[in-house]
Amino acid sequence: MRILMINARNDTNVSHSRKGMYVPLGILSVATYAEAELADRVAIDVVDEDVEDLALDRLADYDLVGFYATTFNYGQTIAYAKRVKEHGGTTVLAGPHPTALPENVVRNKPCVDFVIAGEGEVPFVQLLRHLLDEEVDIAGIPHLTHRRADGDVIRNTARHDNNLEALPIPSRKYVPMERYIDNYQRAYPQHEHLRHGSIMTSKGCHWRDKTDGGCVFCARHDEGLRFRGIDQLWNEIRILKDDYGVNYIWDAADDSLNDTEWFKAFVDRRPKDLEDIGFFIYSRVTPIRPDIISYFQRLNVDEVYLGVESGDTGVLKSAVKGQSLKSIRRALQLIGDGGMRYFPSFVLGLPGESEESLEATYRLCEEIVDQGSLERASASILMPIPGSPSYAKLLQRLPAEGVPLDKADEIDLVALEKYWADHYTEVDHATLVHYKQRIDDLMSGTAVTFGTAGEAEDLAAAE
Ligand code: B12
Ligand code: SF4
Repeated sequence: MRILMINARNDTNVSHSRKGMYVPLGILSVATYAEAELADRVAIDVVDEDVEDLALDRLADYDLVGFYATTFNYGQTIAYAKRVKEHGGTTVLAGPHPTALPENVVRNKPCVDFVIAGEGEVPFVQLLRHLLDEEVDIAGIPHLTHRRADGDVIRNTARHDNNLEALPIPSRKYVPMERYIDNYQRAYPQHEHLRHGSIMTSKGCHWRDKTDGGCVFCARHDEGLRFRGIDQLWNEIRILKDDYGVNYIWDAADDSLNDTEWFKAFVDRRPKDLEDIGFFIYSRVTPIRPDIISYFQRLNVDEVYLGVESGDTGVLKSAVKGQSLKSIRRALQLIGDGGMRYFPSFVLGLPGESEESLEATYRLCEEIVDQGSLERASASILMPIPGSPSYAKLLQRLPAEGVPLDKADEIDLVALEKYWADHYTEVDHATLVHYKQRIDDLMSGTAVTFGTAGEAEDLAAAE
């Protein structure tokens, strides 16, 4: 079976930060697993439109086309899916957007045959086995939503929880690695000596599990904090170094530092030949403690991305952020004193946001600038993205006001962002835009690098 997997381009007005710098790890993981399980019964190609355009006539060449769909490339994904159907191919959607809205997508879009919610490796292989006429009952395929012959949309109840240690290392052979490295170096010229490679050391976030959804703006969907195997991770890093000359790792995992013992073991077990590799990591504020700082130093961490979000403890609380202004200040101080740089991100428009809380955030930004360890910074306005608690709040409210959000698959994020500001904050949307601009202006002259507005939006979204 000939299979194409696509990360379609972002087709919204939301600027797309760090475009073409991070390989589509989800697609690579699913493709690697499928080829390992099904061998020469499948032949898989990948197109990541962040680094290469898709030639439309290619869509006719495949039996099945699978898509990684976010809310931001969903329109483009559907446009491609329609073309695939015109050529008689099968379409499968996965990724954060269909994961949040599986039934709406299949019900509203006849061009979508299947949605796989959440982690796709095992369900995708089972679906392929079903399509390859092996005896796999479609009703038992985990996380699958599909349309039956009678038109009914069925969401399977079967579940599968990935054991990350059992999955193979995602192969980079499917994508043009040099383009990602090149894009990063061009975006951050002061880092032109860095050849970065992206990895995910773990999946999930303990805070999201503990609070039943986590921070109000977060649309990450992985459940349960689970780690990859330490030795396998170092092997993956060795492959990146040996095959692609990588000397810097970008780990976008949500919450790897939460398990301090795991993180320490990861550092302790670093092989000698990989001691020269640098790291850029994401962290929550709360795990940053003195003992962790010494491990950062041993791991050559030079930059820590921190979800700071606000300078007002009340607003942090209403955003279910699980951190206070005190813990934020402590984390920033520890990172700076440890000789590393930080990349704080802020979200404006958290529940209960007021002129006072916005001023508090602005003052915190001034403090950060004065500390002198700023590498980059970002500020964005809360966008209620499907899959986030903020979107869930709107789902409870808008249908009663006559807006059928509960049945929608195409989401007007601009309208939702404004609605959110009007109904969940004490300021209007224009005030949020004004403060975003003030923070952008303050940070832009002071950080070593300051991303574009797009970067700002991504990173608040990404934490
Ligand atoms: C790294 C990252 C990026 C990178 C690269 C993304 C990429 N191409 O993979 C960059 C920085 C470029 C980026 C950009 C953006 N991102 Co981003 N990003 C992430 C992050 C932190 C990790 C993604 C990842 O690599 N995970 C690891 C892999 C192994 O897992 P996975 O991607 O979930 O894939 C699994 C399943 O989804 C499924 N699967 C995936 N693809 C396929 C395909 C098929 C056919 C099948 C069967 C299964 C399958 O199986 C995979 C393996 O288990 C996520 C948060 C998160 N934890 O997921 C946010 C996240 C995906 N990003 C988000 C956002 C908002 C954005 C931006 C809009 C930000 C901006 N303004 O620029 C853009 C939009 C990009 C676009 N084209 O739409 C949101 C998306 C929410 C939504 N509902 O759409 C997330 C969820 C973060 C959040 N806000 O909560 N992002
Ligand atoms: S924003 Fe970060 S800390 Fe909050 S729930 Fe999402 S991954 Fe967890």
